Amino acid sequence: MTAAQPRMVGARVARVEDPRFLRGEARYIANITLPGMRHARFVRSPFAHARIVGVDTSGVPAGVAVFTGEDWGAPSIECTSRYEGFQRAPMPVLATGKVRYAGEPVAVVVAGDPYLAEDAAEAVVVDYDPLPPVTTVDEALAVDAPLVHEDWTSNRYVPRAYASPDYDRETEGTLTVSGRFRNSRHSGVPLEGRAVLAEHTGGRVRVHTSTQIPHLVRTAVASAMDLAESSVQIVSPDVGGGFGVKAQAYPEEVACALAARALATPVKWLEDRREHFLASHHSREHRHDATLHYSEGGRIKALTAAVRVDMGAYSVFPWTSTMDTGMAMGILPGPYRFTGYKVDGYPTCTNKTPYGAYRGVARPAACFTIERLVDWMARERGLDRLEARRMNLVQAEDYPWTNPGGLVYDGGSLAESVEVMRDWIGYDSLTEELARDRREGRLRGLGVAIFTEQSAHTTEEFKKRGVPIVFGYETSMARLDPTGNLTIAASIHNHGQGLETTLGQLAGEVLGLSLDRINVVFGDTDQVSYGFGTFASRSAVLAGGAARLAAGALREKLARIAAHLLEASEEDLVFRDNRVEVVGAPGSAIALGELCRVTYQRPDLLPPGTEPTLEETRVYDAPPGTGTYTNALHAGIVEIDEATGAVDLQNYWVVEDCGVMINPLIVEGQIHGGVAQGVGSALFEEMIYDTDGQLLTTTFMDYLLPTAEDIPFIATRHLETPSPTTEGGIKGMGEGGAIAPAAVIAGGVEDALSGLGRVWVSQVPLTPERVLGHIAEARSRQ
Ligand code: MCN
Ligand code: SMO
Repeated sequence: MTAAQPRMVGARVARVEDPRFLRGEARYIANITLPGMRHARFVRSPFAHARIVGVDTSGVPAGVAVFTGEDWGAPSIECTSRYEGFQRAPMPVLATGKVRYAGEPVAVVVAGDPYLAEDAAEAVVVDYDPLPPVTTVDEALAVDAPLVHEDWTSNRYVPRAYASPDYDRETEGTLTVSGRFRNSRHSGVPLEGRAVLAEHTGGRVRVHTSTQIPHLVRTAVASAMDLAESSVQIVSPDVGGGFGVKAQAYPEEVACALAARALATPVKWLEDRREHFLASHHSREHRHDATLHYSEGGRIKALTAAVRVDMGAYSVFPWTSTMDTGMAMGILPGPYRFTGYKVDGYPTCTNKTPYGAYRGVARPAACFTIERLVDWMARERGLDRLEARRMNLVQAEDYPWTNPGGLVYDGGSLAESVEVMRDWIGYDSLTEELARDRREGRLRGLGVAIFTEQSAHTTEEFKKRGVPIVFGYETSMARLDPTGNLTIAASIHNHGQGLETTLGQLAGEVLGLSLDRINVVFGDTDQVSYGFGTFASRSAVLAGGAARLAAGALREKLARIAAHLLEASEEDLVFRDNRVEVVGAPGSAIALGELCRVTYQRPDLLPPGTEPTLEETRVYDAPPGTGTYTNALHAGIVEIDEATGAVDLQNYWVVEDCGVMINPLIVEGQIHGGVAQGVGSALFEEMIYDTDGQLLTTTFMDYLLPTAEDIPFIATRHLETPSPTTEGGIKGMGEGGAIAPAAVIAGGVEDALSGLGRVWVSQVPLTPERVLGHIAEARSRQ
């Protein structure tokens, strides 16, 4: 790009997609009605573990269709792993023979309206022979545990272990702090639950589904139905939040497609909230037993950890059941500069809902563990908590830094962010003020947490993870029409991230085209050959990289044509304000629209040998490495009500560096949303199972989400260290907000209670009951 090219990257542009949402013009699956459409309802297992003795459908009224897995030859969605010793756990579309979690679909009824379908589902009588369930990692990993999959050797999906070569040397003679750290089971709970509308038309299956990963769902549906991928189209229209819950292929997607084909009518299914809690994939339930080894001066030397994750009953597509364990094992060392590391991983199979992605994937739990340990080390050594971090961080001159978990940090501003935070919040006077408050009997405290956010994970990284499909690249198509308007079609999906705006900014800058002339389309597998979707904070880097390259290819072609028409040299052209101008010749310019019209409609005027079309597709694969790493430091103030144990979060600050920002307004919105979800993890959200494997939290009365009242003003500061590896220096950041809050708030609670006595906070959410427990613990140590 020439120096004169105006910048659109970095502009705080309001989101172009918002007007349609604000005016109620969005198009969700619930809004789509097809002629002859019928409605599905799933019959779900009431038991966590049981043999299916028989299914009696004789009570189903006439005119209502009913299917069991056996009717379809027991199709499944399978996600195996290349890891040695991985035990297979294909996820049945409808369970046959046995059920393995409460809420598992066993049959589907299809009726003329959703209410009839609901009644008819109740008329299906399934005879179960209950089996003993395993509902915790301890139960599941016990030697004599009942097996969730009877042909397995244990309930551990696959053994994982790693030790750095210098582990023994680095741990020698060190001081230690240890703990057992727990994050509760919860999930993204988007506003819109899952939704599917399948039809069979013109010999093809078309499945509308509320998903983040259209092409991957196509692969799963085609495989389960034994179809060519060209016989399946996935359409994911407006999606009311995904947060990772919609980044797996689900049995209901395949079941609706099979029913639509069998009945030759469109079949719609809208998940209700109770089903969502029961059967949409859960996440977050980690238990880490960890020890930090350090020197007398407070230098971190090594980390020892055992990571146990309750992955539920089946291996999810496309991640496998090893994802969270593997992510935690890689990122547990956090942003710190040490080399000794030994870790064991236990991805564990239980009679619970399968476990998939949720914003942050393993990193909130990993951040919680390492940051709690660093706080405890600081307390033991009498060090200030920020200083204990600063002196142990990976420094600017260390990059690229390979952490002892094998992740390669490409660059960042960790130490700088500590200085910025210190000045910004007036750290020294603030900590004095809080200490004064505590002396006066108020339970106020500050928490801090710092982390690196792996984003835009590469081909190399996913290859290492043993997943069957290696997700490193993304595809974007750029097409100019004869009026000079640009369409970007991408294989990612936008469901709240602002990607219609930011991909437009990236491509528009290359072509000097304003956003009102750019349309970003996504969520239709017929538009783009292949790609993976939106997850792992990858869309800006990968789809953005591809969009920019595709726009660049169009620009090159347009420059050739414009140079020919304007009788100018290509190097003298600048693309700006929807025109192509000749530098230094004010009168000499052509509107982009005119240039496009000529290209398509006046091939006789084009330079010889030019194809009269303006469409380019590019694939962008991030360069080798393990991804690009955003860093952030969060801080917050809490005040505890001693009588009730309620935690009031009063301030929250974020210093964040995601490389070059495409749109700071959107980046801040992403941080705000992520922090709000992290506050949910820290204070409220918890799926509770009883010992029979029954989920007790199936409504918003039992499963608490934070409301606007619970979220303080979130202040943000940006540092901008370009990634040395990615196109445009961009790093991903869509998950980061959610990573630190549990660690921050736990640290804040510990600090607030320090006036009463010493406590060790190692479990979230910090419900009033748990906080009261900590208060009692503090008093007992007074
Ligand atoms: N961005 C930017 N500059 C950067 C990096 C990002 O302007 N240096 C912008 C991007 O252009 C994009 C947004 O910030 O508009 C997030 O970009 P990115 O970090 O690439 O993340 P993805 O677009 O891949 O989004 C995925 C991420 C994940 S994994 C979850 S989970 C999550 C999240 O996004 N789910 C969300 N944010 C969400 N926000 C909403 N509203 N809804 C969800 O379901
Ligand atoms: S949990 Mo986000 O979809 O990677």
